[in-house]
Amino acid sequence: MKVNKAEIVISAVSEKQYPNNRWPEIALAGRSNVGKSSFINKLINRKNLARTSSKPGKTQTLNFYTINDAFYFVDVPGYGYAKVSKKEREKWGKMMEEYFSLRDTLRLTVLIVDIRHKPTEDDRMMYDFLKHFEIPVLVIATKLDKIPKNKKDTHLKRVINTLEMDPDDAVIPFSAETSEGKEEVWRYLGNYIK
Ligand SMILES: Nc1nc2c(ncn2[C@@H]2O[C@H](COP(=O)(O)OP(=O)(O)OP(=O)(O)O)[C@@H](O)[C@H]2O)c(=O)[nH]1
Ligand SMILES: [Mg+2]
Repeated sequence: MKVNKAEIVISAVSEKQYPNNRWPEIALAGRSNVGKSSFINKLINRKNLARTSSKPGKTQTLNFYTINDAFYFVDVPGYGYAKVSKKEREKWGKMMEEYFSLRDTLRLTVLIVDIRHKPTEDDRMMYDFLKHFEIPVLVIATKLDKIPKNKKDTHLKRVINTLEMDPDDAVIPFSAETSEGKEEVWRYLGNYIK
């Protein structure tokens, strides 16, 4: 897809603030610092529209980006960052539950995991949470540039097995560094934003 226009429209903390023009929506989910914001930037060819950081916990709100005046990407705060207080974690949980349970324009969630590591217990919970709400999931195994080419298949298998993925769900290896996987991702997303 050729992206001509990409803008942030709102950083929301509650449902009242979500855009209400009913464009289809694709959300990102994943561990803090896994590369969610980098994934969005790479897909839309912008260096830093979605703010990234080497420090975890950069994205704290639901950030809605309009793409080509046709659909939204929603950058979601990450989970699994140890230095987060119990109170903040509860706030995060409420925000997620509200978003994923109510948002009827949400067509697909892209769950991002790190291809180098076995998915964490939090990753498994996130995957199960999305299945529970019957939200279509695409798994992205990112940071592909960080592993040797001959390890790719083994690492992908570990992702599929650890998440106990539904055989109907896809996993796409990806790198925001080298753009590998980008075309395949756009082809996949195309089915959900019509
Ligand atoms: N080598 C490599 N580094 C990556 C890749 N994707 C992201 N990174 C790096 O990982 C770090 C975190 O990336 P972000 O995109 O900010 O991660 P995030 O998931 O949005 O993090 P939070 O907003 O904190 O939840 C940054 O230093 C990125 O440059 C990738 O595909 N390859
Ligand atoms: Mg982020």
